[in-house]
This record gives sequence, C-alpha cells and structure tokens, in this order.
Amino acid sequence: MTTEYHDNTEDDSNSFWSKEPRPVYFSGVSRFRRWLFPALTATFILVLIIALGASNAAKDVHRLKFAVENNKDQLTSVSEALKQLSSLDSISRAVATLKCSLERLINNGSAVDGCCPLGWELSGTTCYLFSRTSLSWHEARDWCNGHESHLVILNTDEEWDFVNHHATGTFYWVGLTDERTGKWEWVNQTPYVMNRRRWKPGQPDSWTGHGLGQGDEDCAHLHSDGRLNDLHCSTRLRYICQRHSQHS
Ligand SMILES: [Ca+2]
Repeated sequence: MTTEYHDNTEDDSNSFWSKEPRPVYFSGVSRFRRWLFPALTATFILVLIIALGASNAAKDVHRLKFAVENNKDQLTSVSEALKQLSSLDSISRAVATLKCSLERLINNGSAVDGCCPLGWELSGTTCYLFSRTSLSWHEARDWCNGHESHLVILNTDEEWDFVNHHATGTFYWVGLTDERTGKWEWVNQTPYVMNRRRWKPGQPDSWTGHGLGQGDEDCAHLHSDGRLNDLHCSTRLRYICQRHSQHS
C-alpha cells in the first residue's frame, strides 16, 4: 500500500507566479466604488432623519390645526350663547314691561314701583320717552319738564348706547344748548365736556345761513346716525325726555 503523496508545491508556486499581480493602487473609479456604499447609506440615513423630522413637524401642525379647530368650535358656542343672552336681555325687558302693564292694571292705572309710565322705555332705573311728535327745542324742554322729566342728558357710554339703539333713522332734540352762556351745557346747566367723536364732522358750526330768524344754531340734536349737530332752536323735531323710574 503506497501512500499517495502529491506535492503541489510546485503547482502552487506556479500558480502563485502565474497569478496576475494584485493592483497596488486603486484607480479613481475604484475609490469611488469603495465610498459609494457608505455614502449612499449615510445619505439614506440623513433622508430618513429629515423625513422623520418632517413627519413629526407635520404631526405637530396637524395637532395645532386640530386644537385651533377645537377652539373655533368653542368660540362659536360662546358666540351663540352670547347671542342667546342678548335675546334673553330683550325678552327680560319685554317681560318687565308686561309686568309693569299688569301691575298698572291691578293698581287702576296708578304708578308702579320700578316701572316707567306707559310708552316710556326703561333702562336701569331710568325711563326714556322717544316722542312721535315734533316741537321746537324750547317747547320740547317745557313738555318734558311738565311730565316730571327733562330733555335727555347723556353722560355715560351706556346711556349713549341705549339712546342711539332706540333713536336711529330720525332727528331728536337732546338737552344740550349753548344759548344761555355761549358755551355748551346740559339742560340742568351742568357743563358739557366736548367730545368730537359724538358730533358729525365739522359740527357744531353755529351756522347762520338757516333763514330762521336771528341767532345761529344754539341747540343740539341727534342726527339719524346717532351723532350730534347744532340746529336753530326753533326747528321742529322729535325729542327725548328722561326721568327716574317710578318709586312709591
Ligand atoms: Ca350745525
């Protein structure tokens, strides 16, 4: 039995020598290939990070949008509730007027505590009459005085708001004049503090071209837009009287 022995050293050495020499230097293309995969991987990771970030940002925007939508709904509900409150206010006003009418009937037409005379409008503890007939400023002043009242005096924003709400679309005399001293004062002779915002542009102008006799325009009225203008006091206009609500 012979041991087979095969020496392939020579072959190996041959093959060693016959092999083509390995390239010692990488060419430009090879270097590019060597870096291509890591570069692509890095780019991919970068894109992934950006995409994830963008997706989170998109989620945040979506969340924000949802919150805004939600708040918008709540604001709409509040606005609806306020509208209902406002109509409740006019309903409660109507109920108060009805209550006063009933109590007046029960009391055989005599004055009722916290109520206004028939045809007058209640605001707080004040009654206002918006006349349907027209008089000169002096006649209107006298008419109000003869009915336990005076031409309207407007001091607070609430009073302006109430009167303007009821007096739009036509002219009404108010208790404001500069006839006595040349300076504007209320009908109870308290000084008037000039507030241009309440007057029509360019008014009061003390115009003398009215052709209504002597003097300029010494009496103030509400214009149809609720702002003041001075007119000759003899002009016949509707008027607003003011008094306290009745109390026994
Ligand atoms: Ca004028």
